[in-house]
Amino acid sequence: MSHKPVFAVVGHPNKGKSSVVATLSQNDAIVIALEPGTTRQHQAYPLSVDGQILYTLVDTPGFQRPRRVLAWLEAHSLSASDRAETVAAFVRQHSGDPRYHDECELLTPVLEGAGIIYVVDGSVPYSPENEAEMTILRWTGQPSLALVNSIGADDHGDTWQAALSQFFQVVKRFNAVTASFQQHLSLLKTFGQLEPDWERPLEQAINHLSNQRHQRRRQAAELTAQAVEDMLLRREKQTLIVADASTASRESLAGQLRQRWHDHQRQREEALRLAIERLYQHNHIHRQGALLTWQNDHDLFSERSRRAFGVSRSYLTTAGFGAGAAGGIGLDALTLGHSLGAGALIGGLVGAAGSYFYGDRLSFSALRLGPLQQGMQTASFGPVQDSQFGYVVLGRAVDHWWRISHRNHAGQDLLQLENTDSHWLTRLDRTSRRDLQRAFEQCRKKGSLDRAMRQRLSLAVEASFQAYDDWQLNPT
Ligand SMILES: Nc1nc2c(ncn2[C@@H]2O[C@H](COP(=O)(O)OP(=O)(O)OP(=O)(O)O)[C@@H](O)[C@H]2O)c(=O)[nH]1
Ligand SMILES: [Mg+2]
Repeated sequence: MSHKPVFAVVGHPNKGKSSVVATLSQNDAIVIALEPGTTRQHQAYPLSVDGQILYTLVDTPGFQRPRRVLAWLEAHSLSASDRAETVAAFVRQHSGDPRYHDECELLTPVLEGAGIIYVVDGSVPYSPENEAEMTILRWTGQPSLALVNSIGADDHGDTWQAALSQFFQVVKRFNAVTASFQQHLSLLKTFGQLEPDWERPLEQAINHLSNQRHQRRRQAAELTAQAVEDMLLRREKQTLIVADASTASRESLAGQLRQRWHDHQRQREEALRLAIERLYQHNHIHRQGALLTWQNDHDLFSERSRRAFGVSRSYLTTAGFGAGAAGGIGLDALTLGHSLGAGALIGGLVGAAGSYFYGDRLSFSALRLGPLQQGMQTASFGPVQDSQFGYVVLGRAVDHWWRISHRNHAGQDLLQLENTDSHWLTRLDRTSRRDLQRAFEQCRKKGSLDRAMRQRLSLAVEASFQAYDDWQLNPT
C-alpha cells in the first residue's frame, strides 16, 4: 500500500472547499461556483511533479444533515473506543440513502485514511451548526486541521479560531484565492507535523514544489526571451512590380505590410502568454475576457503601453550605455527619409508629421523600400527600429508572467493589465540592464541574435522576473 498523503477537504456547502482543492492541487479544471451544492461526488485530484504523485486532494460535497448523522452515531456507539467503527457503520448502512448521499460521499475518503482539511468561511459569523460536523469528523480519529478561508470582506476569523481550536489541533488562515506559494508550503509542513507517517513525503513534496517553481521561472524566461527575439526581428516582406505600382497602390501595400506585421506581433504575444499559462498549469484562464481587457487601449502598440512599459531616454543614458544608445526617432527619420527619397510611400501612414506617437513611430521607422531591380521592388516592414518596443514587449511579458506565476488555481477573476507608474527596471542589476539593451540593439542593427547574446537575454529576462517580483512586493 502506498503511503502518499491524501487529504479530504470537507465542510459546509459553498465555503470554498473546491477552491482550496484547486489551489493545493494546482488544478484549475475543478468546478467552483456561486451556488451551494456544486460538488456532488467525492473526487481525487493528485498533484504530481515529473510524473510522481506527491499528495492527493479529495474534493467532497458539503454536510447536509450533520445533526441527524451525529444523533445516529451517538445512538449506535457503545464507547469512545468504537467511534471510528461507528462512523464506518453509518456509511455502510446509508450508502444508498439519498438523504445522506453527501455525508456518505464526504466520509468515505476519510474512512479510507485521508487526513481532514476542514474549511470554513471566516467572513461570516461563527455558527454552532458547525459543531455537529466537527464532532463527526473528530469521531473518525483521522489527523485534521481547520482552514479559515474568507470569501467575503468581513472578518470573524477570531471567533472561528477560538471555536475551531476546540476541535482541531491546528487552525490556520488560508485564503484559497490569495494564499501565497509560501503559505501553501507551510500548510504542507503543518500536516507533516500532525501525522508522523506523512512527515517525510510532505518534506519531499515541499522540495519538489520549490524546485518546480524555480524550473518554471527559468523555462518562462526562455520562452519570453524567444518571443522577444522573434518580435524584435520580425520582418514582413513583399515584392511589387513597379510598372504597375502607382503611389496609391504602394501606399496600400505599405499599409498591408504594417497590418500583417502588427497582427503577427499580437499573435506572437498571445502565443507567449498561452505558453506561460500552460507552464503554470493554468489551462482555463478566461481568455475571452482577458483578450478584451488586454486589447484596444492596452494594445501592444498603444501609447498607453508605451507609457506603462517603455523606458525614458534618461534611463537608457544612465543604464550605462552612453547617450548613443538612446538614439531614437531623430536618426531613424533621417536615414529613412534618405532611403525613401520623396517619402510618398509613408505619407499616409505617419499622419501629421511632427507628432509621432509611439505606434506611429514604430511604423515610421520600420518600413523600408529596397532598390529597384528589373522592374521589381521589395518593400519590407521590420525589424522595428525603435528601442522602446523591446522594453514594451518585455515589460508586458514580465507583468503577465508575474500575474500568472502568483495566480492560484482557484482564481476566477479576469487577468488585468494595469499601468505601472514606477519602473521595475531600476531594480535590475547593471549587467542584466546592459545585456537587455545590447540584445535589443543587436536585433535592431544586425537583424539577428547570436548564440551568446541569446543566452544572456534569457538570463536577463529571468533577472527581470526577479526584479519585477521585488518591485511588486515592495514598490516605492
Ligand atoms: N473571494 C474569494 N472567494 C472565494 C474564496 N473561496 C471560495 N470563494 C468563492 O466562493 C464560492 C464557493 O466556492 P467553492 O470552492 O465552489 O465552494 P464549495 O465549498 O466547494 O461549494 P460546494 O461544492 O457547492 O459545497 C465561489 O463563488 C468561489 O469563487 C476565496 O478565498 N476568496
Ligand atoms: Mg465544491
